[in-house]
Amino acid sequence: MFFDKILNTTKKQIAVLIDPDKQSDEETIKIAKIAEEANVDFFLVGGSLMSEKPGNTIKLIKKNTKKPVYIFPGSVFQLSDEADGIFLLSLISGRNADFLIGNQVIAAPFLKKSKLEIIPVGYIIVETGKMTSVEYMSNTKPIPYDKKDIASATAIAGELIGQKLIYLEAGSGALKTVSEEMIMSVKENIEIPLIVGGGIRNEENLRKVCSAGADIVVVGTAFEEDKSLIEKFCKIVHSF
Ligand code: 1GP
Repeated sequence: MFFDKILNTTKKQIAVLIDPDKQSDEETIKIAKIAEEANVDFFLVGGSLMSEKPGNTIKLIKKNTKKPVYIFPGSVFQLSDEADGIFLLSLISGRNADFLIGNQVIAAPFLKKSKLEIIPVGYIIVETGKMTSVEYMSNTKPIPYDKKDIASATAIAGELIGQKLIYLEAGSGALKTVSEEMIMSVKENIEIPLIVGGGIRNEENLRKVCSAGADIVVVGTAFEEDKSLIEKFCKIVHSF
């Protein structure tokens, strides 16, 4: 179970994000096999658009690895009980009620009946130089790149409200990652685990994000573009 693992280790973790819309079945299988071999910690499945339900992608990953698979939903249409669990995101950097609570209410009866492990996540979008899909699709304003105090206050509020994880998100394919200063400040101010994702493209980015205090890093785009990075990135994260 997710929380058993994350709460009982001081080791950092790395997750591979697979967007079913961006990967063919063959690519998904390849990434799953390489990530299994590299000892990735878990998979996230989700994206901003949806040309098919995520069930097929989840099944393909689970066929090729023993690692847990969690849904990282772009919308309520991405629910599936094929996964081990779901990141139940509340977009706390935004002021769009649909993404704070509306979609969670729509999903709640399904989630209650399902056997999915529910992982409540305070989701914080940070501006990093270009408009990302998550910003556009959620119709919310991200926190400005240099406003670490606002990011920290948002994370503290998320923890006090009862979120179990905080996710600092630059957005998939972001030009740069969330700043080290912001990661350090958020990490200092919360007790719950911190996830950082978006724009982690190379070893230098990855080391900086880990050193600054991320407990879990999420990588999608870089692995879509270069699968040889999977093994390198897993080694780096597990060496911290
Ligand atoms: C996006 O944080 C994830 O939600 C991963 O981003 O695709 O830029 O790695 P990348």
